[in-house]
Amino acid sequence: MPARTLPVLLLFVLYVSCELTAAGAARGGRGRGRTRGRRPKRPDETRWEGDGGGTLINHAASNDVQEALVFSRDIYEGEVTEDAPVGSLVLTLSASQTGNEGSNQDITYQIKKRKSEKTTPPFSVDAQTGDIRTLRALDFELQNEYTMLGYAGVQGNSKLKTKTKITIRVLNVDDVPLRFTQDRYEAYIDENTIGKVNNSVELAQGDSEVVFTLRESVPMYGIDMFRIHPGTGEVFTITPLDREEFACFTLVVVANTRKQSAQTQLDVHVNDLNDNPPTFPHHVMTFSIYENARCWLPLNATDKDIGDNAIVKYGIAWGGSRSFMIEEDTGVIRNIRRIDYERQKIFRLVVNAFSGNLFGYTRVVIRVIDTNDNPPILNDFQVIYNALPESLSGAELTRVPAQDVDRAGTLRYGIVPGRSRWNNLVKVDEVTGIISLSKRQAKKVRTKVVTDITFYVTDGVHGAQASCLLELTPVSIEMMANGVSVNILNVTGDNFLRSSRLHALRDALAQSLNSHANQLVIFNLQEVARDGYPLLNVSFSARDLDNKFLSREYILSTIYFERKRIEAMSGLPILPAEDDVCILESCNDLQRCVPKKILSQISSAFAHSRGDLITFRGVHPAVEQTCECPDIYSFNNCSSVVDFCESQPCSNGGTCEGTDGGYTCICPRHFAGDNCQIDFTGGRCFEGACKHGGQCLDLAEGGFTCDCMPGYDGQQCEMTSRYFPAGSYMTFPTLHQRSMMRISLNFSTEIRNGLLLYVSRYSQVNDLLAIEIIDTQIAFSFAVGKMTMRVMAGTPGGVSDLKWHLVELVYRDKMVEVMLDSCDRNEEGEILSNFPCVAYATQALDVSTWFLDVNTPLLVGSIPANQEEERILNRDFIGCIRDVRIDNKVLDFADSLTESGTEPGCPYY
Ligand SMILES: *[C@@H]1O[C@H](CO)[C@@H](O)[C@H](O)[C@H]1NC(C)=O
Ligand SMILES: *[C@@H]1O[C@H](CO)[C@@H](O)[C@H](O)[C@H]1NC(C)=O
Ligand SMILES: *[C@@H]1O[C@H](CO)[C@@H](O)[C@H](O)[C@H]1NC(C)=O
Ligand SMILES: *[C@@H]1O[C@H](CO)[C@@H](O)[C@H](O)[C@H]1NC(C)=O
Ligand SMILES: *[C@@H]1O[C@H](CO)[C@@H](O)[C@H](O)[C@H]1NC(C)=O
Ligand SMILES: *[C@@H]1O[C@H](CO)[C@@H](O)[C@H](O)[C@H]1NC(C)=O
Ligand SMILES: [Ca+2]
Ligand SMILES: [Ca+2]
Repeated sequence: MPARTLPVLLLFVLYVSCELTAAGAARGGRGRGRTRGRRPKRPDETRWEGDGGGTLINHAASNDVQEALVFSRDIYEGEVTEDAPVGSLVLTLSASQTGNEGSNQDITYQIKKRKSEKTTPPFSVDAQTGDIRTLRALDFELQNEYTMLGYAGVQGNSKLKTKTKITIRVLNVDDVPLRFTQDRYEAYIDENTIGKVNNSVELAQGDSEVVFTLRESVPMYGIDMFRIHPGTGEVFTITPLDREEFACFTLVVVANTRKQSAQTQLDVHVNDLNDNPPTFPHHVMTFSIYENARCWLPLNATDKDIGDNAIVKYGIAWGGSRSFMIEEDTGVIRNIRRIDYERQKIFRLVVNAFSGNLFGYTRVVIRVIDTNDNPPILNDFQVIYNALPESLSGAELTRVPAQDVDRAGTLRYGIVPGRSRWNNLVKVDEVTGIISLSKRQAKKVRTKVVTDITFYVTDGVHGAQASCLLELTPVSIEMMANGVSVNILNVTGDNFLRSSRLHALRDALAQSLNSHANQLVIFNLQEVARDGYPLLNVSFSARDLDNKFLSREYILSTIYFERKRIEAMSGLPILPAEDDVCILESCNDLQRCVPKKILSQISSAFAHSRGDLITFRGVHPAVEQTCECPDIYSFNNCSSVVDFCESQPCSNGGTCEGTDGGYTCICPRHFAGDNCQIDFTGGRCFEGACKHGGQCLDLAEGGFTCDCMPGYDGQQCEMTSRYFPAGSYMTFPTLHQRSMMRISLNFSTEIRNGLLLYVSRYSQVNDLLAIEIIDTQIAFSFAVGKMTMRVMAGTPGGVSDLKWHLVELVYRDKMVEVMLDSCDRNEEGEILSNFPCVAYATQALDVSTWFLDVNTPLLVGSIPANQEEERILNRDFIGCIRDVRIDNKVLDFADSLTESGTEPGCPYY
C-alpha cells in the first residue's frame, strides 16, 4: 500500500468512528490493533539457561596439594531483555577454592572484554558477589550478544585465580509492542473555552521515552486547534471551539519511542453552550392568507445549539396583537379573530424567538387575500333626467350605483321584470351597469315620465336589488322659454341633491305658484360662485292647473314677493331672481332688450352618496341679450317715434294720448274700452262686457249696465277699490314703460307716514319708483343706479284726513312730475295753498341714457315682511286705495299677480 494513501483511509475510518461515537452508538472495537495476550516480561523474570548440573572444572585439580580456584560452571550464559533497567541482575559468577576449603571467602570477581570485542560490554560485575548487572541500556538492534571473560581471584594470592567465558544474549523486546490501552478514547470539552479535554490517552505500559504527537484530525483544522503534551499525552485546546461549527473532532494520537510507535483515536466532543440565538429563515417573512379563514403560519426559527440550549420560545413583540397570537412553543401564528379583508388588508408584526437570554426577531407581513364574502350594496336611487326630446333616444342616464367592497368577483346587472308600462324604457348593460334609454321606447316619451324600475346586481354569489325612481322629462323649447332661474346661496349642487332639497324646493315653489309639484320641472342646475361662496342657479318651469305654462313674469314676481315663504318652506336661502339679462337696459332709443334662450350645452350634476343617491341631468339654457324693435315700430326700424294718435284711434270723443310704444284713449263718462268704443248709454250687452262674473243688463231706456259681484265696482266690474290693512299688498305685472308713463291713484288714510306704491327690486341697486306719505305729505322717490332722489308735493293740512286724495305721476322726456289733488285750484285757477302741490324731478346725471328701467312687478300697499329696502322711509300702508291707473287704464285689482291681506271695499265710506 502506497504510504500516501494512508491518511485518506485513516480519515475515513476515523470519521465514521467519531460520528458514531458522537451519536452515542456503542460499538465494539474492530480490533485493528492486535490484542496480545502475553504480558511483557519483567526484567526479574530473566531466565537462566543451563542452570544446574554445571561441571566444576578445575584445571589445577590434578595437583592435589595445589590449591585451586574453580568457577562453578564452565561457561556462563545469560539472557537479558533489551528493555531491562540499568542495574538489572543478569547472572552471578560463582567460583570456589579447592584444597583449602576454609579460606573461600576472599574470592573476588572481574569481567573483561575479549580482545575480539570492539567495545566494552555494558555490564558490570560485583567483585564480591559476582553479580553481573547491566551497566547501560541495552539495545537488541545494536548488539544482541555480548561475550566476555570472567575472572575470579583470591586477595593476596595471585596464583590462585581462574577465568571463564561469559555470553549474554540481549533479548529483543519486540515481542512486547508499544500500545494504547484503548483503540479509541472519548473526551469532552466545552465550546468557547481553552483548556484540557476531560480525558486522555493511556499507554498499555509506561515508557519514559515515549513522545506523543497529534498526527491527524478530522476535520483537518483540528490540528490547529489542539495540542498534545508530548510527555503526558494530555490534549488541550489552544483556541476556543465552536460546537456549531464542528461538534466532534477525531484526533489521531501517536506515541513514539525510538523503535516503536502506536496510535489511537481521541474523539473530542464539544459540549454545547447556549451561544446562538434562534434565527428565522428570513428577516421579513411574508404570508398571504384568505380572509375569513383560519390561518396557521409556522415561523420555524432555528437554533444552532442543541438540547435545552435549542429550546425556542416565541412571542409577538409588536403589532397584530388583536388579531393574531403566536403559539409560544411551536411558533405557529394563528388568528384569534375573523380576518376581514374589507377591514384590514395587511398586518405587520414583529415576532421574537427566545433561547435563554438570547433572542432573534423577524418581521412578519401578513397579506389578506380578498374573498367574495360581501354582498354588493345597492341602495334605492333616483335619476332626474332632463333632455331635449331629440336626444332622449339611447341616452345614457347613469350607472347602477352598486358597490361591492370585495375585489374578488365581478358584478353583473339586470332589471327585475315589472308591470310598469315604462319597464322597457331603459336597458342596463350587464357588465358596466350603465342605464340607457331604449331607442324605441324613448320615442314614445312626450311628456314627463315618472316611473319606478327595479334593478338587481349580483357578484356571482350574493345579489341585491333596489328601486330606481326615474323622472324623465323631455325639455321643450316652450318649457325653456317659460323657464326662470333662482339662485340659492351657499349650496353646492351635490349638497342640494343629496339633502333632498331639490324636492323641498320643488314643493315650495309649486305651492307658492299654485302649480302641481309634478308639473314643476327643474330642468337645470348650475353651480357658480359668488364672493367665494357657492351659488346654485336652479332653472325651472311650471304649469298651472290647466297644464298651461305659467308666465315667466308671474313666476318671477311670485318668487319675488314670496321669497321669504319659499325660503321657510324649502329651508334654502333664495336670492331674488335675476334671470333677466335685460335687467340693466342696454338697448338704445326705442329698441327693446329681449332675452333669448339658446338651447345649447347639457349640463349635469351628479350626487352619489351611500344611502341617498340622486343623479341629476339638466339642460342648460344659454341666454343672450338682443335688442329688438317692438312690432309697432318695425316699419321704421325704431328710427323714430310714430305718433299713434295721428290716426285718431279714439272714438266717441275720447282723447288720444301717446304712450311709451303706443297710445291710450281717455274716454268721456259712460264710455270705456281701449278706443272708447264701449258705450254704456247707447250700446248693448256683449260678450265680455262685464268682467269677473258681473251680469250685463240691457237698460230699457237704452244702454246697459253691469251688475257686479261684491267687491267689484268698476264700470265693467273691474276691482278698482281695496282696503289695505297693515302689512297687506298687491302686486301687478312689471311695467315696461321706459320713456313715457302716467300713474295715478286715489287713496284715503289717516296714517301720517306710509307707502302707497313701489316699483323696484329689493337689491338696492336697481331703479326705483316709490310714492310715500311722509309727515302727511306726498313724497316721490326714484333712483337710477345708486343715487336716490326724493321730491315732495303737499296740501294744507296734509293727506292723513281720511279723505280721498289723488296722486298723479307723469314721466315724460326724462322728467317726472308729481301732482297732488290736481293742485286744488280755485275758480280762478289759483293754487290755494302755499304748499307746492306739484313737484318735478329730473335725472341730473347722464340724462341721455336714463330710462325707466325697473323691470319688476308693481307693488301697491305695504312692502312684504322681511324684504329689504332702505332707500325709502316707509314700508307700511293702512287705508283705502282705488282707481289706480296706468297710462289712463284702470288697474284691475282682480288681475293682481299676488294679493296678500287686502280687503274689499273701503271701511271709511
Ligand atoms: C468528561 O465529560 C463527560 C460529559 O461532559 C462525562 O460524561 C465524562 O464522564 C467525562 N469523562 C471524564 C474522564 O471525566
Ligand atoms: C416549517 O416547518 C414545517 C414542519 O417542519 C414545514 O412543513 C414547513 O414547510 C416549514 N416552514 C417554513 C416556512 O420553513
Ligand atoms: C355662507 O356661508 C358662510 C360660511 O358658512 C357664511 O359665513 C355666510 O354668511 C353665508 N352666506 C349667506 C348669504 O348665508
Ligand atoms: C342662471 O342660469 C340662467 C340660465 O342658465 C342664466 O341665464 C343666468 O345668467 C344664471 N345666473 C347666474 C347668476 O349665473
Ligand atoms: C334696422 O336696424 C338694424 C340695426 O340698427 C339694421 O341692422 C337693419 O338693417 C335695420 N333694418 C332696416 C329695415 O332698416
Ligand atoms: C280722486 O280724488 C279726487 C280728489 O279727492 C276727486 O276729485 C276725484 O274725483 C277722485 N277720482 C276718482 C276717479 O275717484
Ligand atoms: Ca451553542
Ligand atoms: Ca440557543
